[in-house]
Amino acid sequence: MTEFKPLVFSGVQPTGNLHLGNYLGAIRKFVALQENNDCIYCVVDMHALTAQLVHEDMPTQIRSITAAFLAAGIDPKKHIVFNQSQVPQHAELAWIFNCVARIGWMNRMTQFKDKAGKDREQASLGLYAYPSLMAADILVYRATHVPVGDDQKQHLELARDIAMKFNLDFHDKIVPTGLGIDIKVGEEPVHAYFPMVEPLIDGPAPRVMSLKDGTKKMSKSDPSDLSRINLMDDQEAISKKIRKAKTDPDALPSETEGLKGRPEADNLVGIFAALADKSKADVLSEFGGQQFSVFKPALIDLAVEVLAPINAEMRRLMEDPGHIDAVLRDGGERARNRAEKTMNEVRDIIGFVR
Ligand code: AQP
Repeated sequence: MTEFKPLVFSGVQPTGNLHLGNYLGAIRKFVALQENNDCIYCVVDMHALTAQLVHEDMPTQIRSITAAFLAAGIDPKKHIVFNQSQVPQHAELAWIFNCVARIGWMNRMTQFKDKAGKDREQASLGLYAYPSLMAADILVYRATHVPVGDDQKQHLELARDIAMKFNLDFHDKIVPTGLGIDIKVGEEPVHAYFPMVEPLIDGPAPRVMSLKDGTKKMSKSDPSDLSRINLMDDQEAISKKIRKAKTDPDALPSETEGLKGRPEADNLVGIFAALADKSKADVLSEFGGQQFSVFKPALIDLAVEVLAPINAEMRRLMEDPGHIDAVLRDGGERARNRAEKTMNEVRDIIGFVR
């Protein structure tokens, strides 16, 4: 039984200030994975249109996410960094996947329900089809591993369903091309053109929560800026937001069990652990029994220590948009070549004449 060549893919939307959730849930993992993997990291600008069509500052937003990738330590020469709209093959494969995915599957997507809210009739068709484009983003490179935050888990399951249905429906067309690989899905052998993507959602902070409400995800679109730490926040802002973060009156527990039912405490300990590259248990063995008045200043110091160099480098990079655009153009060209190879194979499998 052969395996698909490991390839890491992930993307971030240029829809506002990047925050600590995006950093710990995604970008920090991107940096670690590039050591031992071939990686493609994408600014998913076409996804940005799904919730809001017109963005006055789209070019700045795209450059700012790219600057965050580079400032965090992603090497655009060894790997590929680009913006999605430079590779039209994503949209082409998404159309095919729109025809593979079933309405019933899409209706189960909780992110659509959350983002569309009560006025679902007014949500864009793009928002509904978002997970199909996300599947195409990944599978147009036949990528195998996707580092994401916990909120994206359901979309990756959908990507697996789409890949599986494509593999099964086109089985008899894939076999003669010799492009398929025999893989096992559970105990089932499947002749696959598209791999079953593996989400990489580990670590102590797979879902960073709002600093104002430990039951809500930290999010770019939260109207309260105090709910999140932005990557561009300076030392003073970071300090103020952590000092004002919601907590409960109790001291920190000594065991992780004691975090149950204490969402805000759990969130701050998880953030500390992720920033320090430790487990929550390690953090509690150091701070168990301490009040937040002791823990919060330590968290502020750590957050500033980790984020200040990224913040400074992002600012430096943003002063040279020409350099950022050159990185994106170079990455776009390399990504396009890979994506076009896949699309030619997909066109042949489907039977499109070319
Ligand atoms: N709170 C979070 N904790 C951990 N990971 C997170 N991610 C987002 N929020 C958290 C991860 O960041 C990556 C990029 O996300 P995105 O920009 O593509 O979209 P998003 O998930 O919609 O981000 P936001 O900030 O929550 O935006 P809005 O407010 O528009 O919904 C993904 O890997 C995501 O999992």
